[in-house]
Amino acid sequence: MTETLESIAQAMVAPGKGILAADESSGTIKKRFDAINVASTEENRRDYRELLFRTEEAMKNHISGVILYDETIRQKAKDGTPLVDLIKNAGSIPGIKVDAGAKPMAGFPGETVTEGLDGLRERLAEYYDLGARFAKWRAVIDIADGIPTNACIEANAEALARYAALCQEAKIVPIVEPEVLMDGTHTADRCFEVTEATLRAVFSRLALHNVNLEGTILKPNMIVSGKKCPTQAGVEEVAEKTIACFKRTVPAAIPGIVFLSGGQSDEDATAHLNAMNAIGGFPWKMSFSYGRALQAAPQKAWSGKAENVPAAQKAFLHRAKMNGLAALGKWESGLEKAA
Ligand code: 5MM
Repeated sequence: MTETLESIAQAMVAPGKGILAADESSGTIKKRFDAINVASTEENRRDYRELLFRTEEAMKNHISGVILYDETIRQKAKDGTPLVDLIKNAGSIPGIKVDAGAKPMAGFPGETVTEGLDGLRERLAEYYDLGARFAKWRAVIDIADGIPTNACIEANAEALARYAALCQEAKIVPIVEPEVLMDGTHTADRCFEVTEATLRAVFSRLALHNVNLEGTILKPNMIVSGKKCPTQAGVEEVAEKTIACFKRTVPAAIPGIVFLSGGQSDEDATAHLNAMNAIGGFPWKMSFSYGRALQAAPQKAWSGKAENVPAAQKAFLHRAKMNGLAALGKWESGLEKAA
């Protein structure tokens, strides 16, 4: 079959499958490894990611694609096999993070704009040759007193659209990730308001830049209460508000929405996704592109020790399976206890 942007995007949201976000940059993976007392060396990062990509049952049945970091897309497994080949051999699609991070936005204290457009055309061509068929760019929108400003939302939306257009020129599907952070004391309704404004701006800029929506995947936050908000929205409320917000803002031509977990507990991330799919009635696939909610358990089980690899793989398979079921609306909390 000829590979098109549309066919890749559809494969990324195949039923019961979702994306493993393993694109932690050097600073973030160090933080994760610090938490399990593992030194963040190139070898340890390789060994850890190799164990994930070699978890055959998880990769084959539940993981449609993996977002990699620049170092990982070039790395080889212990036996010399490129890590990209481990992913492809499992029937999953390699992807790549191409943004250069959220940087302080000049003139707007407390806000950031994501950088990385310079030289992006050339980097995309190289990543395509290395096997990447989709990419990811994350914009960060923070909620606090007086922020986000329109300037921050618009600057990030413009960068996302320019990135997406460059990806499609390179035959790479863009994952467009505008993340409204869940840090802070704000309510779920405030999260709704900011997410709605952000998504409106993003889709308006995507249209302005002639981005093909059928060949684009959206990776957003769910509508949740800020972590420090005294009243926390329950599972049904999160699901209903998220669906309502997206129905207002996300065109039906988008094949899939793959959520980030954003600091939710493993089980909350699964329960929320499941509740949305159980409600249904929307035009897009709804699945996952979790980093922490897929990896926290295997990282803890591994803790840098070779003898723990089977336990880590078991933990990864479990989370991948639970989220795969949630993508179908077939998860139940009882399945967690049985693990
Ligand atoms: C895996 O973490 C990704 C990379 O973050 P840094 O650039 O800060 O290293 C991150 O973009 C991730 O893909 C999304 O935030 C989703 O991950 P979570 O953990 O929120 O599900």
